[in-house]
Amino acid sequence: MTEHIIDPSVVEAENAQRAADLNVDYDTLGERLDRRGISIDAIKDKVAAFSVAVPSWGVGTGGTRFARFPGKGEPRDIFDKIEDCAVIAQLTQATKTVSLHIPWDKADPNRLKQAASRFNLGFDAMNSNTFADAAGQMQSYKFGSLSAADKATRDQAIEHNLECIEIGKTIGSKALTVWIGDGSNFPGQVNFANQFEHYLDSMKSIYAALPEDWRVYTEHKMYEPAFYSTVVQDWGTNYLIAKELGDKAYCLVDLGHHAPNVNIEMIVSRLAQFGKLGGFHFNDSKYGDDDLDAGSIDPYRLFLVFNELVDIEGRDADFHPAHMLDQSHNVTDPIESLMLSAADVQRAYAQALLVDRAGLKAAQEGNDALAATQSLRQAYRTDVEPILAMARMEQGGAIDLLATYRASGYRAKVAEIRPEIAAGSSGIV
Ligand code: LRH
Ligand code: MN
Ligand code: MN
Repeated sequence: MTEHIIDPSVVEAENAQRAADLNVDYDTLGERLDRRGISIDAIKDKVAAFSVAVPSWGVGTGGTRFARFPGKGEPRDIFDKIEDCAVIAQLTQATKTVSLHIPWDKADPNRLKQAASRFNLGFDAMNSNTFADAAGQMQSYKFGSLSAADKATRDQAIEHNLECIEIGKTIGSKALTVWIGDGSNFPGQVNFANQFEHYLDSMKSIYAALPEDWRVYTEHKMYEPAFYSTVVQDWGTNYLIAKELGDKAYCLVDLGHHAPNVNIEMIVSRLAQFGKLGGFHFNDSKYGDDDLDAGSIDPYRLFLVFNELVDIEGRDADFHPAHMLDQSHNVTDPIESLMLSAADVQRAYAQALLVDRAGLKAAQEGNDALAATQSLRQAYRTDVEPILAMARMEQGGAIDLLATYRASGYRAKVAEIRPEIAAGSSGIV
């Protein structure tokens, strides 16, 4: 039996206030979609089956490199984090898994598994961390980890990734995500080729330890914390890595890890066309790796990414990319941000499902640029909220996420038992 942290009677009472309006809105939208030859129930079923993983580190206040301003009732450890994730899952019905970051979430794997299974939560990809030094470690990652010039440092970083795989095996994860901060800060500081060769050799050792049914995702990022060069700086290098490693290696696209204005949807298409698109870290950004809430700055871009994903789904039934949020919340209650972000990712998916694919194809083949782009805009401009809300309600989630969460008083309740954390500087990049 799945345990619920928010009393289901609170969700029911909140939904009861909104169910009649929702039914009308759903039927009205259904009629409009019917005219376009689209079955609203078919879209709703796909939306209901969609899930995006919640990053364990997202439920705490992130902070910037200048400061961190924790909120009330911040999770004290991974077990509190799992409870916060369970709240998000209960209300959204769209986040069935949690993604752990080691060593931040290190704990007895059996306890982790037990804690998550109380709420019927699974574990998504394991994230290793060799971009910061853990307490007591022998070698420092100041000058790199998997690509470091020093062999003992590389070995330690490999060992850490192997440990992540071991923990993941116990808790039922099926993937390892590797993102490194390695690079350089000055021209001439490193030899690019030697550094990349070290990285590839290290990744090969990690790849060799992957269980048969696992995947490894490598995540590219243009810059930061290294500011002159980064080892895995873009999708091209990422593709080379996945190709070098083998069939279990895929590229992970974090939406914030590109230069402004880069055509990310096209990167998505390219990687998928050549069988190497593994998954996503969803977030939004205005300037750099801002880690703002998904869909909060450029929802059309998010839609265009999903437009590609739906196109690929149509070509390849075995295409199942991993979806995860990767955000940092500085001024909001992280649970609220994550709930709305999960819904926004779902929204982009629902809108992309509405694209008239046959019409789009005909317009493309007839070189009718305007008709082609109109078919995207028509889908994007459709308010799919009734579909999302209906999918949630039917599964026991909340029609109105924010109102229901606030009515539950969850944050105030946990604030009573979780001690207040003083504001301070942030250690997280
Ligand atoms: C790096 C990154 C990566 C890390 C996370 C904390 O910027 O996106 O995914 O694991 O942030
Ligand atoms: Mn990321
Ligand atoms: Mn990032």
